[in-house]
Amino acid sequence: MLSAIALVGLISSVTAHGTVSGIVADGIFYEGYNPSYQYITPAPITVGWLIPNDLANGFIAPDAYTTSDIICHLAATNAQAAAPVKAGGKVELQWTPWPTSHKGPVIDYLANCNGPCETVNKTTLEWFKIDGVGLLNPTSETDGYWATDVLIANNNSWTVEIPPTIAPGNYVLRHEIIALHSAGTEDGAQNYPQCVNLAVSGTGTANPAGVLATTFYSATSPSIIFDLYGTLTNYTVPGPALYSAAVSVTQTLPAAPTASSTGVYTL
Ligand SMILES: *[C@@H]1O[C@H](CO)[C@@H](O)[C@H](O)[C@H]1NC(C)=O
Ligand SMILES: *[C@@H]1O[C@H](CO)[C@@H](O)[C@H](O)[C@H]1NC(C)=O
Ligand SMILES: *[C@@H]1O[C@H](CO)[C@@H](O)[C@H](O)[C@H]1NC(C)=O
Ligand SMILES: [Cu+2]
Repeated sequence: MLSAIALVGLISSVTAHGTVSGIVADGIFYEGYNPSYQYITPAPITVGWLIPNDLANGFIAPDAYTTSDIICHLAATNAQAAAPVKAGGKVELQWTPWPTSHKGPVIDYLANCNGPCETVNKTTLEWFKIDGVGLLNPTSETDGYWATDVLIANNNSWTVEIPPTIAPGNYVLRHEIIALHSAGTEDGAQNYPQCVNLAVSGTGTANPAGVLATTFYSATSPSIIFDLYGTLTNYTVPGPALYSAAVSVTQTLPAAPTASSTGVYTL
């Protein structure tokens, strides 16, 4: 343990959209990054990547899919702490209240930092998809029942399982919502990627092949230019294929964390 993760009062935001405000890894709570932290001295150290330019709580648009902003959000810089988690363990991402209008898929990726994630060059990270949920029921409610509706129903949280097969190491978890409420026209989809450093332990040996985030999405794919308000039938979650040993989690209202983090952890 190098230094304490500062506990700061949650600064509420009146803007729409959202960020991941908390992470629970193997039952332990870690503070997410809040763009307001840039005004605090010393700034809290978080496991969430730093996005001080995201004061508007905004998104990455399809015209930026080939830029480094799609990796971990606007001009993101490396988190300086990591949350320990066992391969096969669960990580819960707690969002600020997600707007019901912002329907769309929830997608998760991991990238091995092959060294400390605190200093890795983000443009070199190669990501494999470990989770992707989109349209669950096209007709059960107006504009369909989507992964984001499940997230909202579970207290604005999403839980992902770290595949038990992967080799131990330092990984970045890239968790993302793509909101489709304006996606009917070109460049209207809204990507909300959020990155978290994880120190994964275990006995797995797999090193799944990954791809650069700048190759994930095509701005013109039918999953990105998509009319949420038309007759819904099917929706293909965009991005690369799911890792063959990915484990799908049945989302439930998460249990309260067993403890809050008190230190900075790295492998
Ligand atoms: C990060 O990696 C990219 C791609 O390899 C490279 O162009 C860039 O110079 C690197 N940045 C730093 C700071 O090393
Ligand atoms: C809902 O999530 C918030 C954190 O985002 C947490 O403080 C609160 O205790 C949770 N409520 C329930 C009922 O789990
Ligand atoms: C829905 O399915 C059709 C037929 O397979 C396909 O052409 C189309 O791209 C799919 N739409 C989406 C948004 O995935
Ligand atoms: Cu919004």
